[in-house]
Amino acid sequence: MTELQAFPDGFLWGGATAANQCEGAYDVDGRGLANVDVVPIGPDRFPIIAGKRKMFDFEEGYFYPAKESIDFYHHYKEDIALFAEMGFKTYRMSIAWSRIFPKGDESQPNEKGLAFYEAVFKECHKYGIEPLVTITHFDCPMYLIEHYGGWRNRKLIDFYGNLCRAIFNRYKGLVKYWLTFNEINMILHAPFMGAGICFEEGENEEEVKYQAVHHELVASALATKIAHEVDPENKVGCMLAAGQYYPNTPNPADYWQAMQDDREGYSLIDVQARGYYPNYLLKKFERDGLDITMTEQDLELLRDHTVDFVSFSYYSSRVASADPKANEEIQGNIFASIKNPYLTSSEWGWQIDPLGLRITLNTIWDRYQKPLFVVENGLGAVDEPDANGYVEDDYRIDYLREHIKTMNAAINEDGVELLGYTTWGCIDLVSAGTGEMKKRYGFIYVDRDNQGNGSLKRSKKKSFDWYKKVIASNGTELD
Ligand code: P53
Repeated sequence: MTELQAFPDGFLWGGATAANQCEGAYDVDGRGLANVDVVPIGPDRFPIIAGKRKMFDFEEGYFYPAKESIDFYHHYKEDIALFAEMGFKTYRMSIAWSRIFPKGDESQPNEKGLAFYEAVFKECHKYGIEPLVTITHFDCPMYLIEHYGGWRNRKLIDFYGNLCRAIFNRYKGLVKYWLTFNEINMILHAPFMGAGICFEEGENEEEVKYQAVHHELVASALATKIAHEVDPENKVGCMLAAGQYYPNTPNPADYWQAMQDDREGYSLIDVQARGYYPNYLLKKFERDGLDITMTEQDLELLRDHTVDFVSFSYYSSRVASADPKANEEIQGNIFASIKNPYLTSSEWGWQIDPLGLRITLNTIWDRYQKPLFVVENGLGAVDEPDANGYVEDDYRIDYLREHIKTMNAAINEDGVELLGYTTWGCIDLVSAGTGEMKKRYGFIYVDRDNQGNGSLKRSKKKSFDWYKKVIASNGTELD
């Protein structure tokens, strides 16, 4: 085996979670209800389609996993101590908007919500762990959805601005790495989860989605502006659900389709990273007759406040085809894709492609020439713990090892500038896509099942000591 070169000094190794997938305590200390609370486990998880029932509150007959989740809210000291034991340099987490502004449109923040995150950040710093904070990870206060229509409404920009002011001021000196919107392109695939959008019968859904996108992009630029004003040390990033599209065949029509599919995601971070809408998206608005309202001030804000770095999640690559027959074979729920015969799949049908991470890193680096950050990567799998909660998760170690190797090559052979790597769900948590607890990503096992039974006890998996060694060797010892 070739000797691996080390990762750059100060490389930010760590793990990632999101508020609603781990905190629980959904109604504690004044927290308001959010969209992410009322999505149940099972087939009705994304009640987004016009004419179909919408879920604005809890209903009989459903199980809502985010209500308790793994109760990070009451276990954070124990959990952060475990992250520290693995040697984490950074911990990516998100703020629940409705803890800070329970309804979303108040003028004063909820002190108890602010105090909770302050305690979490201080706990991180106790161990030299740098927090990396997602301002919104799919969450939107339910009140803003019911009374304003979620991100379809321009007013959300101001409410989000208030949230940013409150947290940037309060956490000055405690947090310097921020992400404005998790997987901003997810709004196009799961608009309720992504942006609190419910469609009305007969409306142009595409137009509503892109109007909401515009509001989020302006809000993201506003956040960047405020972050830099409050503390010039702040670094703000955008965040893409990435994963390169490959053409299904060498037919140029398939390559063109793959390029179009990639551009759908890039079009949004193009705006955040470059400061203006790419022509191909403006042409799409024209062609499809999408009337998106944008003011001169919006465009100025976008131009003047681009992000400092570009982050993304990477789980899998995807395959695109222009042939309607090939597209009949499409699989997967949110990001549907044709199956790639050269790759194996996870138990959830996500295809495993470590080289795809190197391809994705290079593509994004070539496109923006801004520092990158891999803020999610990992394998969702069913774990079988022994009586002590120990899991022999060699499959997870294999997945991560192969991805770390290609990341190393992207840095040391291709010259990509990469700030860090946070594996998804470093502690087992609720799945965003399905609401299951059974789909686990962690180095730390949590005793809780799909129905919410279990002691919530934390225990180390085999991958815990493995990742500890990876970090201690700065990525040179992967076996
Ligand atoms: P899960 C697909 C579906 C939903 C969210 O996903 C996704 C993706 C993948 O791009 O995005 C991220 O839990 C997301 C996390 C999520 C993770 O992927 O369905 O930012 O919140 O948990 C993994 O296995």
